[in-house]
Amino acid sequence: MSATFGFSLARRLRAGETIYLGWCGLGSPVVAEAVAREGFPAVNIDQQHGMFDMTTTQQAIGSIRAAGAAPTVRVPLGDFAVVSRVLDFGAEGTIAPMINTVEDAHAYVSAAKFPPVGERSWGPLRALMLDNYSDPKAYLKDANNQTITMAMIETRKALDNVDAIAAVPGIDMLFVGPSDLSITLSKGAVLDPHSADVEAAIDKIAAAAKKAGKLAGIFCMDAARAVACSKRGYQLMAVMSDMGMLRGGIAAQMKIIKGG
Ligand code: 3PY
Ligand code: MG
Repeated sequence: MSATFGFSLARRLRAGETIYLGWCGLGSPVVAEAVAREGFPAVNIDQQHGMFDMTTTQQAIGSIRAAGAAPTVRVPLGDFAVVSRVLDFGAEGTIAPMINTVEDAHAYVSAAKFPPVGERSWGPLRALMLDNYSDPKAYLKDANNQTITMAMIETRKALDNVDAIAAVPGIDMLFVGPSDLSITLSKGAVLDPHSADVEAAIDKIAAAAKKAGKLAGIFCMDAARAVACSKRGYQLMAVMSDMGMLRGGIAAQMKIIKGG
């Protein structure tokens, strides 16, 4: 028997819903759960720059699910073996950094999707439980459609190849990394996720996704930026980070304590 309520992210995105994605790097499953319980419908666990290892990742996937949200995982650079593992742990989507070429996109899809789309190896032990599947064959039938592969476009090379990357079967979403884009587009001179060059790239990436019939997502520095991007062709917006929100909350209290 298959109970599709286990998966929610793909279903909601394909129904046209705008999704705001909490973003966690602190390495704490409890913090990730808190982000979900405060209302984010999906929460990302960052293994690229964040402090999660495989143990805390698999714990956080469970605690985000327990709070009724969809877990996603950004994998370390080029580490596509982690893509299959976190899907086995019950992640509903993966984000792969720096997908710069069609070859990168194929390597990513190969780990993320079962045949005939890719070559994901069988073994979704925890996912079967979290997604409420008593029949593994039903999971095999659903998994390719129910898990989202997000390819980060965040280099000049990726921008040059963006139409071809978007066209790769099994890439479900183009996901903008505005900080890296600002660095690459300024040849290392500027870190400014809102620079004019990045703004132009953001529109180019949304157009490429639309042309290929794929979804578009973006990392946003705050909620106001996220809401603005939802009006520019983007459907999944990552909002700030657990570290940013924690430090911002502390700073606000310290300001009062200091009489500021
Ligand atoms: C970037 O802006 O480069 C990112 O990877 C966001 O996390
Ligand atoms: Mg980046």
